[in-house]
Amino acid sequence: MLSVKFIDHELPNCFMNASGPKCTDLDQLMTLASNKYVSCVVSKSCTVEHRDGNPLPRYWEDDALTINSTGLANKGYKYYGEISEKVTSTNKPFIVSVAGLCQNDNLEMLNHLNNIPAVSAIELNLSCPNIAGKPQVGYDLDATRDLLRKVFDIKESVASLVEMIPIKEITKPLGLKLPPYFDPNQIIQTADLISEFPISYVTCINSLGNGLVIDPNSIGPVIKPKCGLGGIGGDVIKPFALSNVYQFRQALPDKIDVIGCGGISKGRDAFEHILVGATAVQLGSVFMKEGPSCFKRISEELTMELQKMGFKNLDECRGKFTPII
Ligand code: RRO
Repeated sequence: MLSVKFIDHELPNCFMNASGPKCTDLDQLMTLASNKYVSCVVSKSCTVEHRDGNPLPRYWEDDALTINSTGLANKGYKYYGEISEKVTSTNKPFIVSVAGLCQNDNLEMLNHLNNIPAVSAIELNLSCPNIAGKPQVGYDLDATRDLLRKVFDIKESVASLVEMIPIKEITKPLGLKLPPYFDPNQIIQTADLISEFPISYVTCINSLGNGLVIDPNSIGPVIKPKCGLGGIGGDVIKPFALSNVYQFRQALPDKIDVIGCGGISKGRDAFEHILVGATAVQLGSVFMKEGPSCFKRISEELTMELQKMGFKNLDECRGKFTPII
């Protein structure tokens, strides 16, 4: 009932983890890979070098939201290539998320991971909000264009950059993790640009960047980095996630999948993402809060929701959102 086709795979259900929570090391990734209700495993966004990330406290939650400023804590891209065979030993696709600190870092990582057989796809994160002094690439159309041109002309771009490694065109499915957009025109322009390239999918949305939560018991913020500014996730961001999924689905060609991410904590939320056109969905904040059991619970809730609404499977309900009341 919940099966989907995604990145050339037939997946038994539509749930994967969002890059971010509990997907940084092999143990965490194997916990996901061995979970029957996770159909595809996504890594924490990686950088060229290992990073410890931002100072603590850098995560906080309440019932409505999460705020994080993890600061790209990760093990460095080579690690994710090295463990890819283990992660895929349970026969699920493994998507490595990359978030270079500059364009050349992204090219180096893509070039390397593209050559590793057990890496199923690469998700290029254009939307990390938490590195002081580094703007989100996805909000800069020119920078996004320049990066995508170089990615798809990688032989030329990398030749001068990295010696002695085999270089070939990007052959793996490439996804883009996008920031939330708040003006329909930004979405049209971004979608038009993305349509010019052989992108397999976009994930909408990353956290809402640079929110501020003040500690109810003090006069300061709940997290330390960037004076308390951090990425907001959780239930409160669902309306923005649904809106972005809907608008990108309308604006992109059918061959580019839209993956829904943002504010999914129960089956009904996943159902709504599919209704506005998501091919599959990612769970972030709810996985952070509840742990691996959320995948089973939300899968079962989604199955019940589909039955209640009279749909036999996800294909029947996908895109059936109707804007006229
Ligand atoms: O590591 C982070 O601080 C982080 C990243 Br890379 C991201 O893409 N989104 C987010 O909320 N946090």
